[in-house]
Amino acid sequence: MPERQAPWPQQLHRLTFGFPVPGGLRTPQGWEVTWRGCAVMGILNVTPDSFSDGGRHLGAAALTQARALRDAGALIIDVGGESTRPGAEPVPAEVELDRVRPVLRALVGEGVLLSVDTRKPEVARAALEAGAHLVNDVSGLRDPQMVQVCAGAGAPACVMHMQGEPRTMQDAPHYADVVAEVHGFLRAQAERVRGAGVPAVLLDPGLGFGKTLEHNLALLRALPDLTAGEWPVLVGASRKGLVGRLADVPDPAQRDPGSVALHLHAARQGAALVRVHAVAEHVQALRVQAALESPPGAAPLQSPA
Ligand code: HH2
Repeated sequence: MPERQAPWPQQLHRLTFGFPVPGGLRTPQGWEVTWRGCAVMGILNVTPDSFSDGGRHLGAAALTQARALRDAGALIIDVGGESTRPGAEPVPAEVELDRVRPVLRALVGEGVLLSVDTRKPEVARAALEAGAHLVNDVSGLRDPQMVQVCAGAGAPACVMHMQGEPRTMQDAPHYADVVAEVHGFLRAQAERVRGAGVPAVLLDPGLGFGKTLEHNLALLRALPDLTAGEWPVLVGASRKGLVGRLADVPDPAQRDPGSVALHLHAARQGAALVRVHAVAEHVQALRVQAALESPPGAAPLQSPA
């Protein structure tokens, strides 16, 4: 077992909740990572145009930010080189890879899991070769080549639901039954992907990806149905439009308090991971919630080393 795994149990202990959640991943490097409760995936967008932090973490600033997210308690850092905000134009694979690969290479061995946030099999393959531990695909591994890449590398994958594609997905999203369609897609896709040899699968309802506010709220209310299944569930609402609409906060950079509230709800409903910009704030809130939910007499949570 690699030495660099050493810091994790302490981090995970800080995030352990009082009820079991099927959180667990086996990475291409052979690491077994399991946790109980809700862990935090920190967002690192190395893009010029992401909706809340575009242009802020380029070059050396990306590494500084990644280390800050790790030190604040992120279990995973999700490195993305293409914005998928509503209206975003696709980025060529070479451009995306030039953005993410140096960051992944620099961070390998620094005591944090690394995921690559990409829809492109060629980017995922190169990122895994550069040391990424898992693949986060907002298009839900619909591309058979993406399934092959993950299976071939032995890499876990996050299957997210998206209706349409980022450029047009918010034009007129429509569902007969949003919960049945999204959950049905996720479960069927997870079975398919696992059957093709991908070792572990996370499911993500894809808040804001081809969904109105009402669709997002329906999916949030239905989270217990999704988390009751065998797949760990990831929820990502950080600074998104739904938080802005619910709390009347137009500026995405000001939406962290509402994001924390929403993600605490997700954690209480059994989410195994939340994908967030403000890692320190979420870790603190999750620790307090975990402490409040601990049975009487339970050992107090350890402080970080
Ligand atoms: N949301 C975004 C990007 N990737 N991946 C998962 N699994 N779930 C999400 O909800 C999700 C995601 C969009 O947020 P962000 O990365 O902050 O912005 P941008 O796409 O503009 O870079």
